[in-house]
Amino acid sequence: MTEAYNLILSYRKNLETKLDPMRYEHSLSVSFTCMSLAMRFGCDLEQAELAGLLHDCGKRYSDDIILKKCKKHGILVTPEEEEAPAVLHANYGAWLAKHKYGIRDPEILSAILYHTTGKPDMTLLEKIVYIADYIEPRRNKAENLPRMRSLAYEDLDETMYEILKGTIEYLDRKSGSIDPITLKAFEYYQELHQKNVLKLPKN
Ligand code: DGI
Ligand code: FE
Ligand code: FE
Repeated sequence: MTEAYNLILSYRKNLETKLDPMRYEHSLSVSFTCMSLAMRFGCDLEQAELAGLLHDCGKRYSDDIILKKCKKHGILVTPEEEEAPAVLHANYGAWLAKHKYGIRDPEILSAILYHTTGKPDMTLLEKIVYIADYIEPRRNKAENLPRMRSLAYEDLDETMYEILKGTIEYLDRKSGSIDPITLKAFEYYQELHQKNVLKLPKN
């Protein structure tokens, strides 16, 4: 067995004790979906597996406790994030990944940090984790899932655009406040989408 695989097994054992069973199952499912997308798009498989497995490691507490933990550990929390605390498990998760799980790879840490909001101009690994989180096979809520699952294997940027659009519409409907970085991410991928539409042949 390789060292990397042993590490994965030890993280799995730990997460199983820290997360509720459905969240643990989701983490495994995101990890495998990340590897599948990594095979499709030529991303490093070990990075994809680790980032996917740990992406929700911060979701071991409720939002209000996560906010307190962020303050205690000096993790930067913007006023907008306090308004939209559902996004904070990503900040706390990136901190835990670095300080408790010993992850030093900045690309993995960044993929965990931006897995909920996205951001403009994401790396391949960041997009893979963001999208895998949405399309993983155990998810069943969003009605556009079948289309997103197929689109993801064709065009990651277009999938980012569609998922961000859906998330913003959903948050608008339930009057949840939208983090500014989610909006910036959407504007960025909307612009790419519009450029692509212009390039399509007219018939
Ligand atoms: O942790 P997961 O459930 O696997 O998924 P996630 O990390 O994408 O978190 C999903 C939640 O985060 C979902 O309820 C929508 C919410 N979310 C994403 N972007 C924003 C947001 N919530 C607010 N209030 N503002 C955002 O910008
Ligand atoms: Fe999450
Ligand atoms: Fe998740």
